[in-house]
Amino acid sequence: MSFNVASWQTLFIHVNIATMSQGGENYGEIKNAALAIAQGKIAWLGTMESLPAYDVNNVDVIDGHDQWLTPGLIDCHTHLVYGGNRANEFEMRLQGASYEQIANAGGGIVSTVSATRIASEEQLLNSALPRLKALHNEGVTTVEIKSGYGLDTENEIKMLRVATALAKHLPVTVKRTFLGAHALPVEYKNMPDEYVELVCKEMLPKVSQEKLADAVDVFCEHIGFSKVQTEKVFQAAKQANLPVKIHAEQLSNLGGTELAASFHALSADHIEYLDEQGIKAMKESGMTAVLLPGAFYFLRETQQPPIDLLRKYNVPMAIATDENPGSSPINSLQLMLHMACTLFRLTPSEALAGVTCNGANALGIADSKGKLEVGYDADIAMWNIQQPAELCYQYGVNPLTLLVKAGNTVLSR
Ligand code: DI6
Ligand code: FE
Repeated sequence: MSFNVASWQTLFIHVNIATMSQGGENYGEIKNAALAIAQGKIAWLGTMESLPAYDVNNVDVIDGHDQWLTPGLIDCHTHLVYGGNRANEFEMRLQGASYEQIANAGGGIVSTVSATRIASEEQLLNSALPRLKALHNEGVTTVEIKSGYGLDTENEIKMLRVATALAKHLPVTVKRTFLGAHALPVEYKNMPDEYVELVCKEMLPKVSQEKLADAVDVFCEHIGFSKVQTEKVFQAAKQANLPVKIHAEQLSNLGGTELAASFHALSADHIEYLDEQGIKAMKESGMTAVLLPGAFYFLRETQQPPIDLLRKYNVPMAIATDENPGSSPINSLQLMLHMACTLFRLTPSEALAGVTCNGANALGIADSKGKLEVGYDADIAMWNIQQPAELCYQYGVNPLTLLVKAGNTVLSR
């Protein structure tokens, strides 16, 4: 596509731009800049000095008064469609109940599955919308949403339909991930292999046939699914031509990441317990590491993800909320930017890359989203800040002033 000046529809002038090109090194800064949009794409960007002459009568000009532009934010790992919540469980735990006691009293992930199964599509949509809206209000223009609280064919499909429908209610791109292998449903107690069979032979083919998922994920953990079971799901995904991702090395090291690398997975997520061998495998297969500081914080984990080794091997690091009722009931990607720095010691530039270009990598959409470059989708956030580090430094005063999605202003505050 070529974008001559005559095609420009919107032009930002007097802005600073964090383009996030080159993996976000120094934010890909362009100071005292301008950016033009045509047909929903970025048509031009550069310094004010190099701005070509344009027809003021045909272009909608926005004077940014030295505010900053970044790519619209990407939350590349959420479970934000679910029934009920687990506040009662939170309260029980703070009164001293153990995880096992809660599970025996019908709590934990199983209780979210029950609440999700009895909810209608409309109810699930209505409970998910405010969560998505909260992210959107913070500058999120792309979100990934996983299934995994239905755990039978009908309810997994219901969740994915709701995830699909959410994109019709808010100007947000939704990438859907099938996570049928999230937990073992009660009716398959002591029969994990039979359940995996159901996932591979019935659920996944149906989800793929109805085009309800963009990727397939597995929770590979001793309280989730084994490496052998995970491999079966990945093989079924491969047959359905769907890319895979993995929840791995969150509570222990089962080698799930290496397995995922052998399937050219998009990402390995959590990875607190990942070792050097697993990181090498990620590098070789071009995977992204998705770090989830909200779950680390909420579960009061102490094992740090191997940030220095990820840096050493140049594995891209993404940051996401993991929004879910059990381990991260936290609806704020801005808070994750802050926590990526305070809890995981990422630099602000790395953290911002985590919710832009590297978030796009984790979703396989890095050629159209996550950077401000000519030809990229015009998903753009404008911030009332003096320097990009403020996005990570201060939390609680939302500096977002304008949000553009596919070239259209969708939020202005
Ligand atoms: N890892 C987690 O931390 C969550 N899921 C997963 O695969 C927990 C989900 C829940 O407790 O509802
Ligand atoms: Fe998760």
